[in-house]
Amino acid sequence: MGVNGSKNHKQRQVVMLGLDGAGKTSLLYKLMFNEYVVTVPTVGFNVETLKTDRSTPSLTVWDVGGQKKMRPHWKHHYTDTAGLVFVVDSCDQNRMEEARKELHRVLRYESLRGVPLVVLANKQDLPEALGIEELCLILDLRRSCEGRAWFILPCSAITGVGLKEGFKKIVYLMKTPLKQTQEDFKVKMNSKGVSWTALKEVIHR
Ligand code: G3D
Ligand code: MG
Repeated sequence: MGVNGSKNHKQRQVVMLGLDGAGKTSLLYKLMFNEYVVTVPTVGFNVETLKTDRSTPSLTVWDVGGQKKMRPHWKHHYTDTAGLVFVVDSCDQNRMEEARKELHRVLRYESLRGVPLVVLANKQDLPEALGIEELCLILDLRRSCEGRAWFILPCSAITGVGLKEGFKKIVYLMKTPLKQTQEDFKVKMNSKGVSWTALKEVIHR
């Protein structure tokens, strides 16, 4: 039973976390309405239902407030969580260490063991945004995500780039056994030759 009090097998619960200001609410509403909305800091949470494609159950996406005082409440959203989306502000180098610590704290949580993770590297429309490789290292994703399917993607809540892909990726990781996802990446590499993109995908696993 999720925090919404219902157990609907046609819906899977995805929790979206990240520091305040990372862009969670903006990207959720850009994705839903294709509109860039003016946000206010989220107190509590927003919850929306997303449909990625016909064959996939819809996603109940919980956008949970990221302010320091809200973070102890994140755990109340973990029950029945099938996928995690962690949003980082790719430009906020001053708070990258704080983001890393919060992400690692989430990943250590017992009931989230093995739950797939997609990291959305947001605000890529800004010139100072850090790249995926750099964020991968700073957030120490390879080590902290051992035994878990994970992926990191660049995105922007302003342009909309990467948002659909990010949620499609979490659906794929949620419905595919870990071993299979690794095989899929290998096949992709073989069929296309060893492209840098495919190689990065494998590295990021
Ligand atoms: P949160 O829900 O994670 O706390 P919000 O974050 O969605 O409230 O966004 C925080 C601020 O970041 C907002 O600006 C918002 O407009 C901005 N923002 C969100 N996503 C992007 C993005 O992809 N690119 C850029 N350039 N800005 C983004 P304000 O000024 O209202 O604080
Ligand atoms: Mg918010």
